[in-house]
Amino acid sequence: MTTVQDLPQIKGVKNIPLEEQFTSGHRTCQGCESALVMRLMIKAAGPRTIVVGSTGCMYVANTTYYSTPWVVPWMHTQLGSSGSAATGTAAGLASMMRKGKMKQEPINVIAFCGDGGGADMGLSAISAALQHDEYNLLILMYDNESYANTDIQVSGSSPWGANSTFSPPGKVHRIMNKRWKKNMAPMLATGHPNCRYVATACGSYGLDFNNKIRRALTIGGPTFIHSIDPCPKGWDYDPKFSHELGMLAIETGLWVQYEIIDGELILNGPSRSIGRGIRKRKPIGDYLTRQGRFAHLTPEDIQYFQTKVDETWEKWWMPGVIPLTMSDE
Ligand SMILES: Cc1ncc(C[n+]2csc(CCOP(=O)(O)OP(=O)(O)O)c2C)c(N)n1
Ligand code: SF4
Ligand SMILES: [Mg+2]
Repeated sequence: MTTVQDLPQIKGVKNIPLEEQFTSGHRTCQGCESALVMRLMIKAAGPRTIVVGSTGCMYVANTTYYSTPWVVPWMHTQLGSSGSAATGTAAGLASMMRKGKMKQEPINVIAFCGDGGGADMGLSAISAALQHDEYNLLILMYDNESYANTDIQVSGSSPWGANSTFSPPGKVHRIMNKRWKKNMAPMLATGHPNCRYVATACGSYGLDFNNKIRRALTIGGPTFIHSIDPCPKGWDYDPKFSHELGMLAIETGLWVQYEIIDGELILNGPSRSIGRGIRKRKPIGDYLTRQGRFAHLTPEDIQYFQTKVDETWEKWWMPGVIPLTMSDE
């Protein structure tokens, strides 16, 4: 395994690097939290980084012909192949350095994918990447809870009941998406013993986000981060509320912030206080009623949603994280 860069944890917002590696020149929607996630990610990683991105909003809107906000080397990869592109890039760099065709130096390799590209289409390639502990790489799944770039189709990461172009509410069937969101981070953490670092994150907590990126890039081996990204277009709200909605996802207990380091789970931010019983979860209605994609939900639907969130905290083996219960038999 090649060495990693010296990227210390950032202590306080005053110490965040001023240099931007994701600047002007993108065409994402106003208030797009995924664009903020890209900015936070590459700010923490720094200039000696190669970014590989699978098809989706963060590819298309960030590389409109002849313009791009990326300051670092950047490459597009096929929608389901963030995992294989990350492994291939890391392997290519290692090979070039071994053959003396490149200077020996640690270069960060980060592949990002959306929820459609990662949680659905590219799951097997991500799984393969996380098995290769000879390579240092990070896969960042930015989750706007739909196939957003092709006009908001439902994905395996879309929440129950959400209105999308594939799940529009009708007179006969009000709830068209009856699936509960895939639980990606724990699935990958428990299933990949060679992976030393898995985390969840949210752009509303910028410093925490920066530091998770740095921990993922410095621990060694393949790593994975799943971020929840409010999307004004797909979630249907005024763009100025992106930050607030990210916080509400966590304060209601729907999204849980944590790191899993060498198999040890550490809750952080508001999720830690919720987990310790110091802080009460806000009602899920505070989050749902702020978004047009849930405008058709009745009070009974919202109560059902609340019951499901309560279950994750009250009945799961690891509250909010692992949905297993132990049989009495
Ligand atoms: C194999 C393949 N199928 C379909 C498409 C069309 N397509 C391009 S972007 C996209 C949506 C991807 O969704 P997601 O990964 O969640 O990223 P987002 O657009 O939400 O940022 C789709 C379906 C494609 N590019 N390649
Ligand atoms: S559709 Fe959503 S994720 Fe895509 S650019 Fe717009 S706000 Fe960002
Ligand atoms: Mg998406």
